[in-house]
Amino acid sequence: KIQANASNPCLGPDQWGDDCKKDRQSPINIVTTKAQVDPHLGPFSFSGYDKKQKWTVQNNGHTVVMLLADKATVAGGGLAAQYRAKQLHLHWSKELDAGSEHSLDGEHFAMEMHIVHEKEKGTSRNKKEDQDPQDEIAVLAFLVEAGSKNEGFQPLVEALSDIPRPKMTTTIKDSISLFDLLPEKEKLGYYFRYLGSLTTPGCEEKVVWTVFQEPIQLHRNQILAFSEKLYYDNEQKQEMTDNIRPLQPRRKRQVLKSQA
Ligand code: 3J3
Ligand code: ZN
Repeated sequence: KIQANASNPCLGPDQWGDDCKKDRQSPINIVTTKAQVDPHLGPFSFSGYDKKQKWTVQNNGHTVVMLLADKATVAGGGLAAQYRAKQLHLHWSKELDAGSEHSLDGEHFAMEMHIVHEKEKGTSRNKKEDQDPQDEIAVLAFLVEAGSKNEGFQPLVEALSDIPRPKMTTTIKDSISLFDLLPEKEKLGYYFRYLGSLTTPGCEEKVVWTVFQEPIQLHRNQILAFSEKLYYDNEQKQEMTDNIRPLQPRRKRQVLKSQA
C-alpha cells in the first residue's frame, strides 16, 4: 500500500496515510451558534498588508500560490506570537456551493483563500509558547461567495492565463496589496478560531486556524476563471478544480469566536 506524501499527492484523500487520520484534522464544519465567544480573541494587527507588490504567482500542480516572500506579518487576534506571511493560495470548485474547505453551519462557499504564516521565533510571551508545535503555522482563511466583481482580485485573475500548467510562474502585472484581496477592514474583527492541521498530505497538526466570518465577493466569472485557466497536468487535459479536502471530524475540539 503506497503512502501518499508530497511526492505522490495524486492519491485521493482517503489514501493519504495514517498521519491524516488523527484527531485534530482540518477542515471542519463550524456550527456558528455553538462557537464560544472568547474575550482574548481581539483585533488583529497586520503589518505590510498594505504594501502594493507585483507578486510572483505559481501553478504548483494543486492550486495557484502567491509567494509572499516574508513581506508581511500578523499579530494579535489571540495569536501567541507574531507570524510571518509565506504564501497565499486558494481552493475552489465549479459548483459555487462546494468550493470551500471549511463550512459554516453546513454551508460551503465558492472558494476559500488561505494566507499561510509561520511563527516568528522569539516573539511569544514565553519560551514554552515559542516552542509549542501545535501553532507553528497560522492560516488566515477567507470564504469567497459569488457576487459583484472584485476589482482587487482582477490582477490575480488575469495572471492565471500565464500559468496554465504545473511549475509555471508569472508576476502580477499591476501591483496589489494583501488588503486589496481581503474583506473590508472593519469586518476583520469577526472570526472563528480552532486548532487543526494542514489540509494537504502530511496533514501536520500544527496549524492555528482563523476563519473570518465576512466572505469575500467575486463575480462568478472571476471564480470560474480559476477552473477554466488552470490545469493539473502538462497536457492541459485535467482542469484544476475541486482542490478541496473533505470535512474532518471535530472530535473533542472547541471552536471559539471573537466578539459576538
Ligand atoms: O507544507 C509546507 C510545510 O513546510 C509547512 O510547514 C508550511 C511551511 O510554510 O507550509 C508549506 S506549504 O507552503 O507547502 N503548505 C502550506 C499550506 C502546504 C499546504 C498547506 O495548505 S493548507 O493547509 O493551507 N490548505
Ligand atoms: Zn489551503
